[in-house]
Amino acid sequence: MSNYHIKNFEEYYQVYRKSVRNPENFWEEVAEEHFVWRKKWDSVLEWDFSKPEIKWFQGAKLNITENCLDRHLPVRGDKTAILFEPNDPKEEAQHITYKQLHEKVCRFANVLKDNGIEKGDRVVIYLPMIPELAVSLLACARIGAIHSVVFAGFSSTALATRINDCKAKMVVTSDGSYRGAKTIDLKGIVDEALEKCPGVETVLVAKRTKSKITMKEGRDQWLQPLLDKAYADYTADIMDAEDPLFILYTSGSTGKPKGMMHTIGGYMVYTAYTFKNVFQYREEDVYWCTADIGWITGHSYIVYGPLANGATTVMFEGVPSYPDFGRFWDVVQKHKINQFYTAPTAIRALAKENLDFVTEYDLSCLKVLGTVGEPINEEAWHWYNDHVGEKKCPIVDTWWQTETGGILISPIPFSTPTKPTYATLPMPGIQPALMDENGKEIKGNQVDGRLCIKFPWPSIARTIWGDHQRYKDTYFSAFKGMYFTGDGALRDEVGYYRITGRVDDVIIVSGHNLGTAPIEDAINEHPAVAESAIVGFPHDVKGNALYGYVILKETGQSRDRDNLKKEINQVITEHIGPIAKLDKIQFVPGLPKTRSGKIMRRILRKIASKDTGNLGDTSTLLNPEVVDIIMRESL
Ligand code: 6R9
Repeated sequence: MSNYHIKNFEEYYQVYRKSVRNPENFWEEVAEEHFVWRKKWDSVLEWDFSKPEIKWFQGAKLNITENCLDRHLPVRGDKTAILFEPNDPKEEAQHITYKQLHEKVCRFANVLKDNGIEKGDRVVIYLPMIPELAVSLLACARIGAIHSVVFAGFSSTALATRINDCKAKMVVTSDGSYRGAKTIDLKGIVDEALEKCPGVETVLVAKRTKSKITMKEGRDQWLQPLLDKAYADYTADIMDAEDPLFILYTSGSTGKPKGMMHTIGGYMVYTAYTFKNVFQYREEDVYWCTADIGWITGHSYIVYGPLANGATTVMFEGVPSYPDFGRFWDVVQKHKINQFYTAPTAIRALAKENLDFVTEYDLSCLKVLGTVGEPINEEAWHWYNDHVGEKKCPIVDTWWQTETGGILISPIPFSTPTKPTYATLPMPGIQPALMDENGKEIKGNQVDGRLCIKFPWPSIARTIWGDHQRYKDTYFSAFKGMYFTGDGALRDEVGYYRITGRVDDVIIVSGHNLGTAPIEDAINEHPAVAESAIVGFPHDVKGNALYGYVILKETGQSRDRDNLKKEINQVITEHIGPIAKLDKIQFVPGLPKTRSGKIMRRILRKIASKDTGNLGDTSTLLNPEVVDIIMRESL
């Protein structure tokens, strides 16, 4: 029996039991048998959740790109590593082999070095889903630079905040990007951001849309001529297992975004292991994850996990609705996709359209379907199962987080019997616990509580960049000796987990985590706004949409309300990006607050969801009268 590849349910249980009895032995075996190390570790794991400090494979030396590229060259050098499907279906797809990808990464690594990037320097990557994006990540990893990808839908303000937080010396971007029928001026956004980022010395610009842009003398350089001139080989720098690999920002419930820092060795082992098992990837398969590499899903399951397994991984530049709602299925048929991994929000959007968009295509190549990002509702699950998988493909509902690096709870296809809306069982090495509000573990089945993990796994984030105290406060303080996920979950009669959603102030809109605080901060910058509170409410496509309660200043009272709503959304777009726009805005005379001044969001959530039958305990409210007014005028 191989620990690395689980093939049936009995094997899952055996492997799982072994993995939790002795996690160090388990991960040591996986690490030893399936990866290339320049030097083995001195200790498998050292950890202390009270500090918190977590170190996997300490003392080991490696380069993750040797595992993702070099070691494949003798065995699958001519196999497609990245299959690039452009936004426009009339533009030809590109098959980039492992050999070609290796060369591209080496050239890019030389360009980084030639432009003064050294081990440990931060490089911010603000690119659309074009091959240069994957190449730039790997090039950073090859020289030991720390990449920080910022999703190319974020605004210039959001980009500037992230660049300054990690003190990046370089930004990699493109002239523009395509999104369906639209062309977006990415370079213009970067230029605006960089007015606030004095630390950035160099901007490398990939050519994609051939739009007219301005290049700043001494700072901006076209990427392609530099790559053409660069040497085609670069010997990977040898890194420590616990050296940082990347920083990826995720929304917190308060304040600025959290730069989650992941390190090389453990992240590699865990993402590769889970990719293999959760998707049951076989050598000839073509795998497609529709996420953007700007999110953790793209890092772990478009780039690192698949490439470490020598897989063919698809990079899709477009959107599910362009040129029509059949695009996903057109791509599945065209490239004979075997594993397809997407988000519930995309499934819901497509399920609303005519079924002909699906039935028109031959989807018999599909073997495994996956979802990630938010709870999948029963209806969407069945639509996916019936019409896409034609009831033959197991659906892996994978639960995990930016912080966890890889999938923690998921069925293993063809092994774990699936159950709609359930992420089912923990991956080997993962020890979930449900906790009550008093910090006690709730044992047994048919219970619900706050989801924690008791023991470290190799790809857990090691810190929040520049703010270890916040890392400790956010994840290790709510429940002693445990990692707290921020999610609620229930465990059914057989021990399957169902994630019920966030228990903090993070709202998941179309699979994107949005913290309420940064949105409120943005709105409050509008001169007519005194105060605001944002909550989520159920939305049949986005999962959740945003509802804003806004108190106007005296001076704003006489303003036209529709114009104000537009301006408020404009401010949000400028500060965060269009994904954080509010669906509904209600102007209110006050917000329900506790005596300690905390907004009682629970009540606002109920009103926004039109669930006002029982508002729960309102006895601690300072101003109960305002609740009636808000209810009466709710949208
Ligand atoms: C990978 C990713 C993390 C949050 C997480 C949870 C929600 C993710 C889910 C899910 C229910 C699933 N989430 N997968 N909820 N079922 N299968 O999405 O990372 O962007 O950091 O979001 O997403 O609430 O805590 P990230």
